[in-house]
Amino acid sequence: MLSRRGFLAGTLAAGVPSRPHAETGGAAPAVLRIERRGIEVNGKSASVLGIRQPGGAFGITTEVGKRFRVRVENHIEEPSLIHWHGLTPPWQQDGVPGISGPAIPPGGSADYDFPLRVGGTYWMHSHYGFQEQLLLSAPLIIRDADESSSDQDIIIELSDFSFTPPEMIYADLKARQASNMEMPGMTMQDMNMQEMGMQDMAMPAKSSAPDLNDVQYDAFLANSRTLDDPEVVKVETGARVRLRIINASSMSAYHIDLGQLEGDLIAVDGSPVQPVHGRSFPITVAQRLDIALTIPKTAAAYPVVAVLEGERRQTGIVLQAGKGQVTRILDMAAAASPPLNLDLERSLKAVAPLADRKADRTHAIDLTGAMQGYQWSINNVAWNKDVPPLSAAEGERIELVLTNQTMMPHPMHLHGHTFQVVAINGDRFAGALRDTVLVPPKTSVTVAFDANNPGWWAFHCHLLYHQHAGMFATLRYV
Ligand SMILES: [Cu+2]
Repeated sequence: MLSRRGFLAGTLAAGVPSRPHAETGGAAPAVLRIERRGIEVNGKSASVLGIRQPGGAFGITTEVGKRFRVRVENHIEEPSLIHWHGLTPPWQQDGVPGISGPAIPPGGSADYDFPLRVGGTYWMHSHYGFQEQLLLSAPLIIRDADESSSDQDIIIELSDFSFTPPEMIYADLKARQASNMEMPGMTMQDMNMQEMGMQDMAMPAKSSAPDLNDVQYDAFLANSRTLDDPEVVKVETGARVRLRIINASSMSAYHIDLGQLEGDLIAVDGSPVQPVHGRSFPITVAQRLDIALTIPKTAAAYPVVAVLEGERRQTGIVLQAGKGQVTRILDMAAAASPPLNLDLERSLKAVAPLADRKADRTHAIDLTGAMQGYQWSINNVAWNKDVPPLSAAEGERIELVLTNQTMMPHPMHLHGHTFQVVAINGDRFAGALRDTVLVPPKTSVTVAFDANNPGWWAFHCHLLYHQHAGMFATLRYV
């Protein structure tokens, strides 16, 4: 049974390839074109994908209270479909091929139309194949009236880039793991224990280091540029600015380093949090950070960089205040940044938390991996269309207890809902509202949400190659 809300919206729009049909009235839709584009990476040209308006703007900036009335046109040579990451549309407009609806064929288009009730920093990306690795992503900013305290919005979209085609990256990952029979940082003994379901036994000290960055990228980009030739954003001295940082990387997490600046983290994943002051903030794949800061009175160039977790490699942009002189920034930080942890997560408090309520339904979800052959799964099941969805009923408060049984971190994303982080390793607290949460190795994170958007929804690891390998499930209630 489809809900009336979902069904009506679905028949109107719904990621269905559009044919000539009567307009439904109101403003003409904004057009977004999926297209090929060229960029320069470390002095070499690269052909990537992008999603732009006919005027050239990447993605969309709009306002709370408006409708998301968009036509996506596919101008590339293969099918595609765009997911509105963090938004809560009717499920048929969520942009996951095979679940929300069919992909848009080459030359085709699809229409979307739903209300935007909440502001924030969101993003859009292809959910088709490996297109996200080819930079088929863009900002999706919904401005809110109460954001007028800043003079200037500055978007920083982070990406990881490889000259190697993603299909080959994936094949290499599969082959490498199969031939080594071992993940770096994991002993054969651990693997046997995993296979035997004995993960909770004492681990040899050797295996305590997390396994990070299993794809070796050629470059890390901020707004499609490297630090060789970074974007330079002019700002006024003394201005209040709002950084909207989007981690659109396929596999890479970072620590944002504000350098000489300090700022207040005011929102995560689009949802306001009680401000946290600092100069370094972690961001895993698919998350967003909104940071408010005041540019000093001194004319100078202020780099804002993202340092890859566990390494020195970095990317970023430069804020040029007044006539400040811009100098070359190295693409290596002075020191390696540590692996991401949940210290910040533990301290975050949503400005508008969920109502306090006991869960009506709790799903225990193990994030699992058989290390041989780069197999990733949920509850030891690699996704296929016959896997039953997680159950839910409209109106319930649901909790997901996400337990990472592996040695890699997994950024877990639920479509169509905003959840609250309510426990880490069983310690309850009322944390941030999010749509993507980091679950570090051998750690459990509990999230709660209200089942208020019926449909069939994806739930998956946002590391592209983990998702592709099967760390993917669905939630369904209609
Ligand atoms: Cu993962």
